[in-house]
Amino acid sequence: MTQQNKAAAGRRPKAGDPSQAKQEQLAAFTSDNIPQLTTNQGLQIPDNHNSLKAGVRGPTLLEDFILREKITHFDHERIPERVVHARGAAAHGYFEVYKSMSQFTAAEFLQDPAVKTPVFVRFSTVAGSRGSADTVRDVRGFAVKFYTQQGNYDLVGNNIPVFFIQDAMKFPDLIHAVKAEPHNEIPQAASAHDSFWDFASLMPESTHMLMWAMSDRAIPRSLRMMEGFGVHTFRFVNARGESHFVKFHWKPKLGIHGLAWDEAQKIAGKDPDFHRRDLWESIENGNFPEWELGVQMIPQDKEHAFGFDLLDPTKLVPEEMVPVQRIGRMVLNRNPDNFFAETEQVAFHPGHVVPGIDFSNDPLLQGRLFSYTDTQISRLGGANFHELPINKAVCPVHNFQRDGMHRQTIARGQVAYEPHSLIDGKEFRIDGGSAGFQSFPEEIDPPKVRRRSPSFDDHFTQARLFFNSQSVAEKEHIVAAFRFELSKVDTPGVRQRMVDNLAHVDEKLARRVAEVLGINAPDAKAAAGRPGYRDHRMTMPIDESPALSMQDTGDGSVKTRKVAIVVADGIDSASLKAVREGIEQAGAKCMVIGPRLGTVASASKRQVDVDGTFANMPSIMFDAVLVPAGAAGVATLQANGDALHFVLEAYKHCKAICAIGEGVQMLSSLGIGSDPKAAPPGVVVAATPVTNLGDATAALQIAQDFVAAIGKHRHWERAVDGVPA
Ligand code: HDD
Repeated sequence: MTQQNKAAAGRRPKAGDPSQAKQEQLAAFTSDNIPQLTTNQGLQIPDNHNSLKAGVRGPTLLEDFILREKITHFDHERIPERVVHARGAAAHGYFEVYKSMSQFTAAEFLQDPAVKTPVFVRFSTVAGSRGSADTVRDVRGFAVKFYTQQGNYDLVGNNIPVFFIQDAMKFPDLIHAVKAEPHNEIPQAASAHDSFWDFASLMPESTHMLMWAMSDRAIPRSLRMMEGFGVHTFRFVNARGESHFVKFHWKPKLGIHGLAWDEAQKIAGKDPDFHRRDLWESIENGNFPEWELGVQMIPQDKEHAFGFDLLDPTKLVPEEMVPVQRIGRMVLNRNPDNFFAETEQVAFHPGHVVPGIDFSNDPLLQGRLFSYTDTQISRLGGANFHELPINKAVCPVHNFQRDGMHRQTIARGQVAYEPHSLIDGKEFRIDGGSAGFQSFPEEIDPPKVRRRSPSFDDHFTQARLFFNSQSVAEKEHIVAAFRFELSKVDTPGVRQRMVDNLAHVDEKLARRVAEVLGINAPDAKAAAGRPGYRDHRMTMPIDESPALSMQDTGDGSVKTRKVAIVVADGIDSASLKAVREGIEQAGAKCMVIGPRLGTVASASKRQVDVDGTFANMPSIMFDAVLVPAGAAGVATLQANGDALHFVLEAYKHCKAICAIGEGVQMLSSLGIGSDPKAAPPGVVVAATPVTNLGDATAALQIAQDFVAAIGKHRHWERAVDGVPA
């Protein structure tokens, strides 16, 4: 590991030790050295509360340069938000490769397992504005900046491996359609409106990505629990100049998990910062999010072996056809110090590559290579955004680009051109030959055309593959999502067009979606007659790809999962103790939720601290609920509508629920089956209070059963249609 890498990867070991930064700040303010308040010129400010006036009751004087400087700076605090991906959250960390990838790529950061390459990762939603909610149904951006010794490498991907459109020419149209409608700026951060579905239904190439966007992938439980994808086919090029096509994957250690749609919508109101808070808190608490970097590599001569085109970004390479090799891991272990300076000012670009990583001719990628620098120039105010600390390369940067807005570098000397011979009388040379970035010398000698390749013409086979690969519950969620979204579309013709298209994915899916939309049954033939429709069916050797399902991913760990313990005066605190310990030992976090903050008195007159109320920490903030024993406490809970709603809503959202002793009655009164032998999936019932079991092993068993139920994330197979929460 180079000194520079070490220094960068190990900068300020703050994360996991939240107190350290605070202590540093405190130390600065309690020492004799309290920083003085100054103007931007360093002039000490004597009074930060009063402007300069003509007499205490007189008008403020224009002369007050201190006031003017402060207000002027404030007036210019905002920069334009990103045109897409405006809302984001980010973190620092590092990447390390497991073993040298030199056989495939010359990229230096993929050679030595001893090297920790610093990274900065920004997650985002696409459609919403900067202040929009985190849990909206949307694609999530997953952009990683690797600070390598060969320059910055940006892997600017999403949490969905395919894209809506095949050519960058359509990107502005796609974004204009999905963002709030231009005449009234409604709706915020939602695709459920006419213009999006109008566009999507007229662009059948979007069908595959729509299937993903309607799945629970688009409402992640946590940014830490989603996959990332480079989407396009890229190239690895080794030192001998040999190329492999490559698809990039990020595989989350915690598995891939989604929210319930009803839950996601409610969280958007109750805690719009749900995802960024979750990321921030897990890093502050030392639970560092982790992903493995996976690659699918395809030799150059196998380019045409798949039945679909590797250059088509609406297609993925099924893992069953080309396995994902896990080649390294990324750990996020430090929160940003300053949201604006880092998360907001970070500038990603798919064209920031290093030797050994190159592009394919995917026409979507090719367009992106123009867009990103261009957008940073207007968003970050000029051509020097690469000098901002978060964007600065960690290796030396040297060229003759000069000046421009906000230039930081002070270039010295007479020479700002090349070739030159004025420095030491020597000619400046660019180290040519095989050094530096070499584009893969792909042979191209075609005519200029403005046309789509016929090899991009299959729009439904992989959409069908995705749908076929989902579990029963996942399919149901997709049906429900299409129903919800299209029911928000006012124009019946758009709804009809969309379900007609869906009939080419799956007849039954289309029919079930159409059923609730007040339109005719889906008409596959009508879809086939419309402009934009193509059905040049390619043969896929597989009908299902289990790797496309989120079911049973992750290691079943409950680390960082949140469990609510519902309490009221009179609950049996002793019955809780062993179960709570078991849950916490497994790594989940318990919070006591009651009717008020402060404490409640247990049946044995113990004071039990309450962390949150039914109102300020509703069940949607938790992964699981524990109802303790205690006749009086449970009676009070049963008389409290908020408490009843809390438990029922968690049940409706298919979360793990455990009830002990009298707590079981609460489940029964809510209509939740509470027979220990025939409890619904994910419901753990201990009819006898644990303290009365007289056996620590029994308490442990309950805790273990509950932990196992939480570890499954959600019990989607639970029948909850009739639950009124
Ligand atoms: Fe893009 C931002 C990902 C297609 C133009 N894009 C942006 C970000 C991500 C992606 C993650 C946010 C980066 C950050 O956190 O700052 N974009 C994608 C993926 C695409 C894609 C995975 C398809 C596979 N994008 C795409 C196209 C174009 C753009 C086809 C234009 C031709 N994207 C932009 C942009 C943004 C951007 C306008 C807005 C803010 C920014 O770049 O820095 O240039």
